[in-house]
Amino acid sequence: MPVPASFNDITQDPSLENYIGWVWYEKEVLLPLRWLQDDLNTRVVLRFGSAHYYSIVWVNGVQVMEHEGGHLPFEADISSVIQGSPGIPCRITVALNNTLTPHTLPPGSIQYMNDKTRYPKNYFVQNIRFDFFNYAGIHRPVVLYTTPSVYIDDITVTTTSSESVAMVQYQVSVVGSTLYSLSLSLRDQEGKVVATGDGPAGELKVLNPNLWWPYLMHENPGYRYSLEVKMQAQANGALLEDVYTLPVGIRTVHVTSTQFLINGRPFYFHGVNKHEDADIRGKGFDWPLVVKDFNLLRWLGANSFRTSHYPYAEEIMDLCDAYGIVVIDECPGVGIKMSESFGNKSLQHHLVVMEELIRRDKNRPSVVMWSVANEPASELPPAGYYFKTVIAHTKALDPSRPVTFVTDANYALDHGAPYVDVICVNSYFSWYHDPGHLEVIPLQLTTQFENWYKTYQKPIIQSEYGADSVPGLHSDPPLMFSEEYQKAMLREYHSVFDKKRKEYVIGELIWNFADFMTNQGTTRVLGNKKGIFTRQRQPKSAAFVLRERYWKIANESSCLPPIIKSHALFLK
Ligand code: BDP
Repeated sequence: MPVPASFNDITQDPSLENYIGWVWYEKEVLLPLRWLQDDLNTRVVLRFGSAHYYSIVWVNGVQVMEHEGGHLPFEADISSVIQGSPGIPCRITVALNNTLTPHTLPPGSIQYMNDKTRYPKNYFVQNIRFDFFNYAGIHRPVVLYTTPSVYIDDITVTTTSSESVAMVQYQVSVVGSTLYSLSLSLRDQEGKVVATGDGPAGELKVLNPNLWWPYLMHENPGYRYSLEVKMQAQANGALLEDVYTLPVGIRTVHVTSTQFLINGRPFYFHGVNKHEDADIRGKGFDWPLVVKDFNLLRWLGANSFRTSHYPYAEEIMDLCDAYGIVVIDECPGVGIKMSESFGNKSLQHHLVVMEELIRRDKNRPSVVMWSVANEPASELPPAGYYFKTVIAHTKALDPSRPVTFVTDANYALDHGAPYVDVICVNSYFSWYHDPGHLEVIPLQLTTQFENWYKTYQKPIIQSEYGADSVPGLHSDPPLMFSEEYQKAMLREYHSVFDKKRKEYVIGELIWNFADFMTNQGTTRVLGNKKGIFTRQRQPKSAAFVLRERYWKIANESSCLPPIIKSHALFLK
């Protein structure tokens, strides 16, 4: 089985496609001899970018870690297991279980079909309440790396700025000794040192900073400085040095009752929702696919996306930082529908997942907001305490970013909405509601916005809207599932967005960037077809409508850099 990849679509074996339960991976690797000698000063770490969902890992038959949940990295120090055995290959064994229960994230349930007249013995199905295929496997790269035994374990950076001066606050945690020294230097993109510091916490002052700007908001978006953190320590008679270089984007984020401000300027999210999903590889990380997607985002004039409905690969997030693509970073809290999933056990796990996500992504300038869930049953009374707690925990871990969750509940019944900073609402007027009736969109969408705003006086993002279209299916007048219907639906929504974005609507994210695989069902034709691109990343007609709109919105901004203007000309 290749790594990284989902195992489901790789073989011709239909039982693996929908397999639920334990799978085993094993690989022998030859390590550098140096790592295997008894060396108290070298720490060897085994790291998984992610694996779905519950993993137990052994090295040379010794259990070194277990981890619950996909989409996020986990690692273990394996030095003591491998050292002292030069010449022997290192055997890495992984047992992976993709079963979802009411207490996992996302939740699910196993249903045994006990009617012996209808199902074979021990027949069961995995029920899920989310709309994407439950791909499993080792989805992201697995690496072995070393550090000295005293090492930089974590760095936290936050930034504040005015036009002429910025402050970069840092905190560094070192593990392995209390006797160490730390020196820091911040370099600009020309390599010039612009500030220096020392010690585990402090502040660096940057005069005339180059701010991190989103794509299409500045001619040089995604500007990042390099923060080099150097640790030195004496241990076991040797001088140990660990150096880590962290890209740092200087930017601020603020939310008012009607606006989302990046570096003090109003930011309008014109973007997409995505999935990690493609033919054959499923949710497996794939560089060509990722780079193609970024080229499509830039072509489209999208300045943002939501990581619906789980954290994406770190490599994707790196590109967001570099290209200035703004991210609403969502945890795997999708399909939280059963009342059992609002209990203490689920809540505790949700808090841990938020810790892991924030630890991974806290220093990313592209991440401007955390989303703790998608379309939970937030009308259930226990959702109030549940989301109050998850959001408070998220804010305590990261006071620098707003927090939201994405709702499709009725504004008057939603128990979680009082705790969010931005209202993110999904709606499918003329699709799931009043199917085929495009003419209801203006009234229903206007009412939706007005109800939410009247209740909360918080800015609103239309975090999903969309219609399926089967590429190549045409119909005039537009009928559902045709490319024309998808386009017509967009236009109806856009006319309302254009009125309301003058007031308090701060963004629109189409559902979805590309077609994606789902469970089989009577409403799914080889998956969900709400993509504006096909699963193979070819544009449907709707992509051109959105492209024209996004570039137009970008060009309306008063402080347009010439480079964007010239791109707009090219569009004509
Ligand atoms: C929304 C969900 C999304 C689905 C979409 C749809 O948030 O995951 O894929 O509906 O049905 O409710 O297309």
